[in-house]
Amino acid sequence: MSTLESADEAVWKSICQERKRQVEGLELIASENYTSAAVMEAAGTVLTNKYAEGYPGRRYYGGCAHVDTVEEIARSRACELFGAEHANVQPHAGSQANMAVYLTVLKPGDTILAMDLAHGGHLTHGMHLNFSGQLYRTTHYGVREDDHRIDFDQVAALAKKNRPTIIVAGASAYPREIDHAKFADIARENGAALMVDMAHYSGLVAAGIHNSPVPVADFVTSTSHKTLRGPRSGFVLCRKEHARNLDRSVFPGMQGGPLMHVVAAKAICFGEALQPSFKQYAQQVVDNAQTLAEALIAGGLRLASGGTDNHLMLCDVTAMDLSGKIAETALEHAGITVNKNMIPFDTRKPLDPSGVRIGTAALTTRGMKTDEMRRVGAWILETLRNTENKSELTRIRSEVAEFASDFAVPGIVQETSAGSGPV
Ligand code: DSN
Repeated sequence: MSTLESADEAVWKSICQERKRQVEGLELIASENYTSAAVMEAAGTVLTNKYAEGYPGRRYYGGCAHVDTVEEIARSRACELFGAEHANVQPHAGSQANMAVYLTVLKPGDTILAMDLAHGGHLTHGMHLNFSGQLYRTTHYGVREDDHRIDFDQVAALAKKNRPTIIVAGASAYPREIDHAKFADIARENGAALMVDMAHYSGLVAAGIHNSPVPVADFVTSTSHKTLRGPRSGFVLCRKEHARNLDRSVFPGMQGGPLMHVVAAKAICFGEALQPSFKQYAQQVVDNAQTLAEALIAGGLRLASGGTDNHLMLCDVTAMDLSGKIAETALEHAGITVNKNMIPFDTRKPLDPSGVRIGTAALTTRGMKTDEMRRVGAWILETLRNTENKSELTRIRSEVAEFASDFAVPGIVQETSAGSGPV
């Protein structure tokens, strides 16, 4: 019996059920991934016991020698991985990373120019209910109606008209490579700072598959748990000239004590992404996404922009007379996890939009390749053709579970007859 099981059976049971769901199902949420066992182990270590407000060598608590070493390793690996001059690895998540940059660059009431949430942006890119939309004035660009690519004419026109203090590039639901240099040109021409939120595709940037924003942006923010495959957390990269102000914005500006167990897990994640095998992984993520996209298009789905350059695709399921909510629910019954998502120029509402967003980072971590993506695509299409047919969904679910059992999930201890802990 594990310690957790004997200490708190209710929580332990739910964790075990979640482990089973992760192992038996097909995880296609574009922002999720599976960490390595080492990342998972670091996140569950004694470092969670330690307060370390401040930065290495300048802490407000004693006993920080070892966590200082860990944070230095994380910072220097992040800089090496992305070719950055400075890294702050303390933000608890991507939202906090973005908030830290806004605190560094903006005063309340200043203007942000960012991508519209409905076109693929993020809550922290100035959505009216988010702090970013409440504290700052926001103006939004989007994608073109004909090809669903970022409308750079609109970006340039809005920058000229609204004179934003900061332009935000990067997206949560944009299936194409983003031209960071074009954003940098527009920012420079209009005297704005440029922040690139590369949370979704930072693993592809680390692998050299997606162009890097680091040489052209003033600030680059990211999470560490999507294509980068680390713990659930965030970080910011910037040039040396901004380092002091950025660090102050994170602490004491916005956070207190860093989560040092998660900083350690980030250090391990950056170390893993520096290995040559990570490049192969990231290339496979993109190959898998393109193969899955082709399979879905061949089966009758419309994809925003007609395909993908990265790890994700946005599928318009109204082409099959469904809504995103119906599609998400049916796929979940079939053991396939996706999220409903607005598509560009959606006429439906966010809680029941026209699309689903699908990503291949997690399945690729399990070792699946393009042949497997064709099978996954066939199951998705079968499910979408049978959303009302419970017995068909149950049949697909059992086929999916059997198929998934051939692909181990790194970081998850498989159940043995003797039992195992809940990780
Ligand atoms: N919530 C994340 C996503 O799913 O894309 C973005 O932070």
